[in-house]
Amino acid sequence: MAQFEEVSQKSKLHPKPEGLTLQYGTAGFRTQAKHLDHIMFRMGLLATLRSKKTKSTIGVMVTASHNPEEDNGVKLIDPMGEMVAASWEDYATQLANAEQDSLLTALRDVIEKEAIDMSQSASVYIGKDTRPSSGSLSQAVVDGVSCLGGKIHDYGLVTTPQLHYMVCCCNTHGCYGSATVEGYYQKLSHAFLQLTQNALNRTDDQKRLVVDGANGIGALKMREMEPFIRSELQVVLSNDGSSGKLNHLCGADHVKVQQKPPEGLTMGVGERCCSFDGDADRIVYYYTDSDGRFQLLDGDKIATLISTYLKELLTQAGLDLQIAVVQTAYANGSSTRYLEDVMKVTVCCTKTGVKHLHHAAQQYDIGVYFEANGHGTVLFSKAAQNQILELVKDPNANDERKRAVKLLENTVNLINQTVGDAISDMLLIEAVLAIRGMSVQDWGAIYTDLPNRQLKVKVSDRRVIDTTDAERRAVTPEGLQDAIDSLVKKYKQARAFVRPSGTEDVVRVYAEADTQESADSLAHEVSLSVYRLAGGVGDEPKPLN
Ligand code: 16G
Ligand code: ZN
Repeated sequence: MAQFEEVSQKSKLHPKPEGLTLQYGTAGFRTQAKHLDHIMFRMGLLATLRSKKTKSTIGVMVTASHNPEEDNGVKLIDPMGEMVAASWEDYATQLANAEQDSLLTALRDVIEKEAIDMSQSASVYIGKDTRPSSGSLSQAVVDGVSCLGGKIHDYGLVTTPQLHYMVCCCNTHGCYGSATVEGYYQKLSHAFLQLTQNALNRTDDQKRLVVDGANGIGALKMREMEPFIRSELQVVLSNDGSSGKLNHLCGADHVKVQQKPPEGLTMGVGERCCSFDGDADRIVYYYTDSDGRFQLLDGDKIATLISTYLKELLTQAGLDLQIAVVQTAYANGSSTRYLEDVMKVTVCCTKTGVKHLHHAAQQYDIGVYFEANGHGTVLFSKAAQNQILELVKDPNANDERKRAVKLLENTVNLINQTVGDAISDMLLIEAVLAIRGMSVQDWGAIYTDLPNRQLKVKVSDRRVIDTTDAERRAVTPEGLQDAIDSLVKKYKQARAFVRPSGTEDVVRVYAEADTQESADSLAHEVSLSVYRLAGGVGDEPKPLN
């Protein structure tokens, strides 16, 4: 077939370095940009096959999110804007690792297994972040798609969630919104302005928000969106990419892991601040309290704020819909306790990685999912959305119910349900704080986080660690979980777990306890156990203090 001839020719322009093997990990391929050209070309091929198979538009996003500027990565987006189906992750890995002369065989294998009709048309949406390498890498994706005759829409610079949104808009034929960046701004800003009409007498100070754009695409897009929302939100943009380096000492991941403010940002006492990550699918908030202490409001605090707000609206609207919060093992113990014991909402714990949370959240009428690192969104089932829309139209509803359901309707429209979205989450948080008349301090005081610490340990092969119970217990190597259990017993309100990273060649360690000293010490002791029992390499982990 002529198409295969072209693949064969073009693939020579995107040669695979012999012997290099890469895995489609938690969020796609991710490594140093210089190793990715052949991967991008091949993902262009695979996205085209996926499009033929699903008879829908597929997305390909070139980004390495919060990772250093020198890295890059790629992930595929399925028709409804969700992460690509797990079975296709395996194809991605197979195609990526096929040596040059067996690429066509690997391709034919996918076509055969999936019974793909190659005469079917294909359409692929492409987006990229601001990394210097992203331009040529996304061109390699374009090459892959065109070899197999796929139609391309290259959105150029967009945030990851914007591309997820575009794919969903396209495949729902405009029901989700119009598949343009302008359409995205219009949909979100309209909902935001409708919501903030319910907040009375806000001062300019209350409308002010300091945003750390991580020197990435989120900053660019925030600038574009700003005129749409200016009357209700005054954004002070820092780390806007004009001078600093992407994700360097800034951005959501830095702030969350280091538990300190980003560089390049001036924070007044009590001032509301937030940080995006490098592709704007994560957000965390923070402020400095009157004692000069840094106070972080992470994904758990965001989930609590949003689920509390939604639960209240459901009660006011008289709608009987089940709401649940989906977390991972990283969720602070205080947040889980608060949600279960005080808020009385269902809490469910899944493995790390958006696809797991997303899937779990789909099981409820309303599923609020957030990773502690700030990635998350809210999913409304079809039935829930229909109930909301019907009540909006119900002429017999009283004023309280009408107001509440109107708020719910606009909240649904403000949320990017395809994936966690820093811009959409930010606007929702701002709207909720405004409507409830809450300051960032009020929000922070909902519950007090248990002090915690995250560390990483280098081992010769991180696959020796196998976990169960949503990564909260280690099954192998033998003796490791027993060691962790007896260490945890030494501290108050303590919890610890270890898991192999899905994005880096390390084992991650998490510990929490009643004081920071205890959390630090427990994390260190657990790191030592990992080092000793799971084949640590390099120097033994040193105590933190
Ligand atoms: C990826 C995931 C994120 C997860 C992180 C864990 C997506 C879009 N992103 O960034 O959800 O928290 O990996 O990384 O799924 P780790 O396995 O290295 O700890
Ligand atoms: Zn990201």
